[in-house]
Amino acid sequence: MPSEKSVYLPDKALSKNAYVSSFAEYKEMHNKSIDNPEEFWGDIASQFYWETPFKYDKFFRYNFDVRKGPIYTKWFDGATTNICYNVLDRNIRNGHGDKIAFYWEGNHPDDYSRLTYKNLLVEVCKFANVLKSKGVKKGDRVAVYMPMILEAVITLLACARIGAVHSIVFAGFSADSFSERISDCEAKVLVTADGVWRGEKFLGLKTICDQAMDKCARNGHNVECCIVVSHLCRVTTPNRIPNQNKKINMKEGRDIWWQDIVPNASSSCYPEWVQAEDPLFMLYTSGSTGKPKGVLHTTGGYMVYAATTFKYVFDYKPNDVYWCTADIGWITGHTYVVYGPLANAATSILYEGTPFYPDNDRFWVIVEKYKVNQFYTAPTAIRALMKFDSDLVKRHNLSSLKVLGSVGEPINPEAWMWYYKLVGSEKCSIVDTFWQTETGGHVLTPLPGAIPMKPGAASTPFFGVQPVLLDESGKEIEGEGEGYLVFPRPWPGIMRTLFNNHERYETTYFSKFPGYYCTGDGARRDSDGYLWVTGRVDDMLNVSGHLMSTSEVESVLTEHYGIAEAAVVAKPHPIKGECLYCFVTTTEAVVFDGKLLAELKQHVRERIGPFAQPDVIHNAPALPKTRSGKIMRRILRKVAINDRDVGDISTLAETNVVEQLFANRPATA
Ligand code: 6R9
Repeated sequence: MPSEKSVYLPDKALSKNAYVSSFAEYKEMHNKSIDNPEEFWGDIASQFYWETPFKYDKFFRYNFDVRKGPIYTKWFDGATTNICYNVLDRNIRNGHGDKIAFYWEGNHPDDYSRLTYKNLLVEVCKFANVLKSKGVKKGDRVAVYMPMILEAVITLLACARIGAVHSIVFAGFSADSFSERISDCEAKVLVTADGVWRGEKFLGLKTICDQAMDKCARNGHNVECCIVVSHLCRVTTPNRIPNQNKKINMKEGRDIWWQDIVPNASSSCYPEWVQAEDPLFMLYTSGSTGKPKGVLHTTGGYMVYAATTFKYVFDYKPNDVYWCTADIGWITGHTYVVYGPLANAATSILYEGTPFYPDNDRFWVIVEKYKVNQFYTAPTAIRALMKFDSDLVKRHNLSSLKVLGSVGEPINPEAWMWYYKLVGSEKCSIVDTFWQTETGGHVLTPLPGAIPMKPGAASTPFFGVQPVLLDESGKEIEGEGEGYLVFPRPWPGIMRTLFNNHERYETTYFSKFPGYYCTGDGARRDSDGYLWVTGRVDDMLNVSGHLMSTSEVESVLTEHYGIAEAAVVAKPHPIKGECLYCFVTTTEAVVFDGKLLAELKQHVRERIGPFAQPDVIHNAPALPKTRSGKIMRRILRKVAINDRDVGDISTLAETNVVEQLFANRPATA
């Protein structure tokens, strides 16, 4: 049991009713999951429907050691199933057909609707038949660029029903980023909506899709069909002025309205039985170099892992109402808005808007309105909401809450305490869930009711997960210490490969420390054995939970004719967690002025997306380089925070560069 002072014990009533009630019980289950994975996961997997049952002699095989041959992970190999059947038909057969699967809450509080499990199945079958009629077959990729609307969930499940692979791109990425991803996954069909309001901001999704498809066509890839949900006509706009003046271009022969084709489709669609190791979806995540990586997840293991983590980490009980605020375009939306909750026949909220519209208490309005029991959001949202008067929280009845989740980046203890005290009234368990697009589901997290909490610690491994800390030489750190967070064996939900690039998969995740999956994050183990994730150890930035690489932003900046060289570092930011601090060296012919600054910001927004806009652009006539020409980012990180304690700079080719950089810090930095 933890010995530190700042430990918060789970609420007694919560513990009593929880699936796992004590640390000892957790420990026992965790041991079993590691020592006897066949029995542990076999019992859970048997609750699902398998058209061809799994066999215990081929239950689980893997190789994580590049020296022994290709890397692979296989769970339930040889079994066949269908995840859509499992999350819909199976639940309906078990008597949950009239249960609400989703309450949809629109951007505007006047807009809301709901969908039962039965109705969701009807809609999914209709859309699955439409996809089939457009030539989509098992294994084909379907690109998705959608807001948080019910059709997004319907699209994913329809793909899964016919064995097609969905590839969602967050509808905040620019047309350029989107087209790169559509081409990379060779998508046949694209599903989108005409547009969406987020707060008072309008996003013209179809227009962005048009630009992206044009760009794909210029590069030789033609999207055959684009299906567009007519969404704007059914929502209330912020100013109540009808949306009709928003003109949508529909290209003859390629583009069709969802509403023109789906209602007439047949509502029965037999599921395609797929292999447990057949792909379910791919999702792009930033790589520290070059192109984004198409992380590929398969069917059987992902299904079992999404369902199990959801059940235990949120302690979800029948009739609870659960809400995850993540966008469907991120892995959190895939696993904990769609597959995990549905696999448990849960009732969830799907929210279209922002935390700040129409007022800064919208989250709490929604929690009160639907009597939410489990609430799952990101530290960046918590920090943004903490700024406002605490009365915005206090004036709402939030007593339904039992579990509060956090995901996306380390949560700072101040934000944790605010969440715990003000939102959770010191009764809720906080689950700080550490995981990645690659891990498919939670890997480190406390369990509510079972694990005493420490503010800021992701704490303990989930079932089947065996975390190891390594030092730089690859030696395992026993007991207290800090090092690289790695895993020597797979759990069911881990990714299987990078789409069309198994070699990159092996070098990115398995080459630094042979025998281990390398997360790219650092972690510390304290004297109680609790794990604290300390952040990325590679050249990645985490801006409001959006992961991006410094080199990705650098190469976009240097595309501008006025920029000779760029170096980007992360700077701590009170709300976003981290923000982009960019050092640029201009070409001789160009002056560094307000116009250039605006152009650079706009260029990054266009090439990557608005969330990647730099906070600071620093005019750097020269960058600190070693004699071999390597930029010393360590020094740039110090300049970014105006810390003159830069350490040893003797390896620099020109030491006066550092002084010049401090003297040149922009007033806005
Ligand atoms: C789920 C998700 C993954 C990266 C990961 C790490 C950071 C996520 C965290 C956390 C500390 C947590 N991260 N959750 N760091 N504590 N609870 O966010 O996936 O978008 O792939 O990002 O996010 O750095 O490596 P993804």
